[in-house]
Parts: sequence; C-alpha cells; structure tokens
Amino acid sequence: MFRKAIVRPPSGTFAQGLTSSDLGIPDLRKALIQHEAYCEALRSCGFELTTLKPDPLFPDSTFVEDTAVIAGAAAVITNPGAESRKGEVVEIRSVLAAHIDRIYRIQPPGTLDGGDICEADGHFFIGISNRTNEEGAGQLAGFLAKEGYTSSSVNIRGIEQILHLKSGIAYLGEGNLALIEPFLGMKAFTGSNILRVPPDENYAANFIRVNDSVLLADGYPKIVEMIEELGYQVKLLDMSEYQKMDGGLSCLSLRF
Ligand code: CIR
Repeated sequence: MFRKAIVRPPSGTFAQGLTSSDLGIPDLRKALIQHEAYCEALRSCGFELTTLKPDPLFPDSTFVEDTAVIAGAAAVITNPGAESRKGEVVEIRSVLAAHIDRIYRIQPPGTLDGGDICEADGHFFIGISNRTNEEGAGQLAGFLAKEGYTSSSVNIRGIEQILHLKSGIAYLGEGNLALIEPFLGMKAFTGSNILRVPPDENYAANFIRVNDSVLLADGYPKIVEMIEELGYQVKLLDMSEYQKMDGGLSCLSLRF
C-alpha cells in the first residue's frame, strides 16, 4: 500500500522543458488545473501529499518521479540523464530524507531516470534508454539487491516512440502487466499476464495503480475497458498539457 506522495506543480518556465512532441506549447493555466486534479485523485486514493514549491530554475521539475526510485524502506536518488535536470535531485534528497531511512545515490558516470524503472511485486525492470545508461542501471541493481529486491534490465534504445521504459509498460498488480506492442514477446516479461495496449492508445500505457484504484489518462477507452474487465476501478485524468512535454501520468508523483 502506498500512503505518501511527493508532487511539484509546474512553474512559469514549464514550456521551456525538454520535449520531442509536436503537440504544441503547453498552457500553464491548464497544466496547473490538471495538476490539482491529479493531486485530488491521489488524495481520494488515501495519499498524504507533500507539495513542493514550483521551481522555475528547472522547467521539467514537475516530473518528480525521475529524481528517485523508492524500494520499500530505501530510496535511490538518481542522476538524471538530461543535463538540464541534474540539479532537481538536491531538494528531493532532503525531502525524502525526512521520510525514508536509507538513501543511496546513483553516481556519475552512471545516469538514471526514475521513469525507466518499473516495479512489479518486488522485482524491478530497469530500462536502458537515452537517459539511463548501463552504469546507472548496474548501480541501481546493486542497491536493490542489498535491499532484498531482484531486477532485470530491458534495452529500450531501439524503440523510437518512447522516452522511458514506463512510457510503454505499467504493472497493474496481481501479475497483470500492460505492454505496448514493441515489448510483446520480450523474454524479460515472460511469466506475467500480459495486457496488450492498443497501438493507438500507447500514451495511456503510462498509468498507475494506487491502492485500490488505477489512474489513467483520459481519452483512451479501449484500455479502460480492458482494465475494468479485470475488476479494477479506473479514475481518468486529463493529461494533455503534460503530454505536450513528453510527460506521462506516473512521472508527476513519487509514491511510497
Ligand atoms: C523530460 O524530457 O525529461 C521531460 N520533459 C519529461 C519527463 C517525463 N518523465 C517520465 O515520464 N517519467
């Protein structure tokens, strides 16, 4: 069960963040409304939120998930792969230290973004991407092993349409793992009950299971039906302004 989450609303420099999408410039006013709805959804799922102040020095700092990996009673502070995001970890480290006893840190030349890490019942899939390198993945695997967790890495560098591993996979719980098409058939995922994300709904693959509910981006009815058929309760959130900045639903919070 998750109980706490860290979030950070976008700042006035949000539109200057990194993006590869051609969906247009995000509207900050709308983004803030969407962020508040996201926070409200987390609260309604039983979360106590720590809300950090928007930080204009770091345009992508609303995507807090990339700055740390939580593994039970421990946290691993990342070294984000993008130069402009490296300083985001400083404040996150001190905030997490107030809640979590053991804190590890990915050291250069290792790089790692939290969006590349997907946990499934104590096993961590680690994406090797343009943000997370082999060295960073190896350091994380070592920390996880110390904490009693297993991990395996998945190379996603050849998969063009995604930024992070979790842009294309999500763990629902109870052995159910959602995958976009390029991941189907990969050995790393054998043994799970696979939900195939319809290719025209790829963006919705980045959903989160939070306690008894599943938070999912609005506008993707086929995946909603698949998840509801498995007996989960789905809450929909408008993510349009974050999608413009390559951001998924999971990356707006650090949950523990
Ligand atoms: C970036 O490129 O770093 C941000 N504009 C988006 C990060 C999204 N993070 C995530 O999906 N975990």
